[in-house]
Amino acid sequence: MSAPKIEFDDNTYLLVLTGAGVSAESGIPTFRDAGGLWEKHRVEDVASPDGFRSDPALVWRFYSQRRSAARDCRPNAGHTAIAAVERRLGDRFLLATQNIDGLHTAAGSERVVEIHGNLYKSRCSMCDRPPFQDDEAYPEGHVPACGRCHERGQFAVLRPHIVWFGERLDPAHLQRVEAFMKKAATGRFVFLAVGTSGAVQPAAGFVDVANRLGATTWLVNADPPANASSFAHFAQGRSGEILPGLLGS
Ligand code: BV8
Repeated sequence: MSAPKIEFDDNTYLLVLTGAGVSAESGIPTFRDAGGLWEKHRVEDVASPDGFRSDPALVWRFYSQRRSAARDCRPNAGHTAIAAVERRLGDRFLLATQNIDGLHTAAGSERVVEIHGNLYKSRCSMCDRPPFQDDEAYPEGHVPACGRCHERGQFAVLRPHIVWFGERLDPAHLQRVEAFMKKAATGRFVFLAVGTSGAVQPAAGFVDVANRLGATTWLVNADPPANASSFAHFAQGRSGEILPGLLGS
C-alpha cells in the first residue's frame, strides 16, 4: 500500500492536534508509557490543584524533573513536517498542542496554541503577575516564592504555568481553535490528530466538532486510541516516520 498523503490545494485549511506521542521519538516519555503514573503517583493527582495544595514540593519535583529531562530533547521529523506545512498554508493552518515541552516552537512552528500550557513557564499562585519564562529545575523540596508578592510584604508560591486536571483551559485558546474551525469550514477543512490517546477532554472532543463541520479527519498514532472510530483515516505508526510523507514536506 502506498504511503498515505494529504492533498492540499489553495482552499485547504488544516488544523493539527498533537499529544505526547509526537514527542516520543524526541525522547520525551508519553503518559501512557508510564501507565499514567509518576513515582507511583497518578499523573492526574500530581498535575492537579489539589495535588499542589497538599504537596507543592512534590509537584515542583515532578515538573523540575521534567524540565531537566526535556531540556536536552530536540524536535524530530514529525515536528519539522508540521512546521513545514504551516509555512505552505500560512493562515489556513493552526496547531493546537496538548504538549508542554515546547518542541513545536523549537521546530519552527509559529501558529501554535499550547492549550495545556508550557513546561518552561511559571506564574504566581496568588498575584496577577503575568506568566514568565522559568526553566529552573528547583532543588529537591524547594518551592519557589513570588518575588513581587515578597516586595509587597506578602508570601505566595510560584506554580508551573500549566493547565492541571480539573482546571479550565484558557478561554482565549479555545476561542482561537473554534474560530479557526469555523473559518476552515468555509473551505476544504482537514483535521489531523497526531500522537494522542484521545483520553483527555476537551482536546479529545475536537475531532467531533471537526466532523460536525464536515472536515476530513486523519489520525496518526502508534496504536488505535480511544476515539479512533471518530476518524475517517487512520495511519498507524510512528509520527516521525509518517508525517513527512503524509504532509508532503
Ligand atoms: C477541564 C498538563 C473543565 C499537565 C494535561 C471524566 C470524563 C471526561 C472528562 C473528565 C472526567 N473527569 C475529569 C475530566 C476532565 C479532565 C479529563 O479529561 N480527565 C481525563 C483523565 C478523564 N480534563 C480536564 O480536567 C481539563 N479541564 O475539563 O476543565 C472545568 C470546567 C469547570 C471548572 C473547572 C474545570 C484539563 C485537561 C488538561 C490536563 N493537563 N497536561 C502535564 O502535562 O503535566 S493533560 C496531559 O495528559 C497531557 O498534556 C496530555 O494531553 C494528556 C495525555 O494525553 P496524550 O497527549 O494523548 O498522551 P498519552 O500518553 O495519553 O498518549 C500518547 C499517544 O501517543 C498514545 O496513544 C500512543 O500510542 C501514541 N504514540 C506513542 N509514541 C508515538 C505515538 N504516536 C505516534 N508516534 C509515536 N512515536
